[in-house]
Amino acid sequence: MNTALVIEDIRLTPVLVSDPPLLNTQGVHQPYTPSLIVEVVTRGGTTGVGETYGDGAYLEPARTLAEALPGRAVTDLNGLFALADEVCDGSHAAVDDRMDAGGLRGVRNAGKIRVSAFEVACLDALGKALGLPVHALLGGKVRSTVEYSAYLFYRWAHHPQGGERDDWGAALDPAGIVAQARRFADTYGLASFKLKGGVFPPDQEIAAIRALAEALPGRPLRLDPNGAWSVPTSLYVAEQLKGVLEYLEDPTSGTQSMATVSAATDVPLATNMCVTTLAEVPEAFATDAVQIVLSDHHYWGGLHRTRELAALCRTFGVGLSMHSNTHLGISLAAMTHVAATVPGLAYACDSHYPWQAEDVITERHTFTDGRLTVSDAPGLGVELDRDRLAALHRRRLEDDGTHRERDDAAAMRRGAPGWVAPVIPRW
Ligand code: GKR
Ligand code: MG
Repeated sequence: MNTALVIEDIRLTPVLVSDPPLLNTQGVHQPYTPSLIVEVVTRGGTTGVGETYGDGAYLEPARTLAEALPGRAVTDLNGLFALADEVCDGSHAAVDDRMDAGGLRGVRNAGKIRVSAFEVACLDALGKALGLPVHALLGGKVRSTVEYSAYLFYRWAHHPQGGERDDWGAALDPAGIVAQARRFADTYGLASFKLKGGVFPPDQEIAAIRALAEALPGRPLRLDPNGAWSVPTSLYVAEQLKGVLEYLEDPTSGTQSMATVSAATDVPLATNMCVTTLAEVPEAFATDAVQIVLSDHHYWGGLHRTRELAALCRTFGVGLSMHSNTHLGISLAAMTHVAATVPGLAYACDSHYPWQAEDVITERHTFTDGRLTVSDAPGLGVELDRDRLAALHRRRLEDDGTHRERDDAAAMRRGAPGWVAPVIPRW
């Protein structure tokens, strides 16, 4: 074994990242979202970085894994999964059907979420040690830029209590959503638009999509209520927006309901909710429940696993796009590297990044014409800004506990006392 590639130390830094008051069907984003920054330090003195969710469910097992990793090589990614199974009681392979009330972040894959950040950090360290970009370690890029979509949210102007302020203003109707879309287009050149739905009754969201289609003709449009609608409501929306939507994302919950909708509409259906593990693939593909799967390296278990999912999708003629949740520049770099290596990526990838005013890397990513250029620098091509990292860590240490677990329903109650997360289907 090349001893320079052996893991000497792991550093875990939980942080709180400021987040605007973005609404979804479960509530609203908290003023601060928990994230975890993982650093893998090799005996050769190279440090690789990864990023994942920082709630307690992910943090505690990540600590167990971090203690077990020193002495292993950053090249041993298959061993990393076996080790995670061994030391973290195998729960990373488990599927349970709970709705992720903490922000719809794929809680069904808690174990994979923690492993993915270590995998990305190992690849970053290996790339830096070899002088190769991460995409080269994944087989090489097949494109030199990756297109992202604008992620539109209904939102409040400010958090009701605390939080950082921004100048986006409220967006609670079609005009507000169109103004948001124009700003994304003008500032970043983003040309595909996804509206987070499930917030208002379907007719209001249909009106917002129609307003977008009128204001930005010919642009790909998507609507994602996170499974908030019944089958009949999903079919009603699909009928109303036929020919307007590029795809409808998770209109309803569960593979069987998605399959029922799919069989009765020509509007393509996408998911990041009913296909989040390999175990869910056979039924979803056999029943043609979804035509597009939104991958997410955080909960598919890293960049190699994302490529495995992509190969499966290609085999079965299912499209691939990319899901996102609140994330920083480390994850955006990882998303861009893996997206650069996937053949036939026909859809712009989702990213929350433009909503994140803060970062822990020295140079923020910049979108040009809605695209990020794939870095050819060693590793992920990002460097940690240690002062920023320390500041966001301090924020977490000083937090009174309110923000250490993401809970969009609790955050909603701070603005709307008595509010309870809706029973799904909501409409
Ligand atoms: O950030 O509120 C949000 C989204 O609703 C997120 O939690 C979802 O996981 O973006 C996601 C999606 O596409 O379903
Ligand atoms: Mg979605």
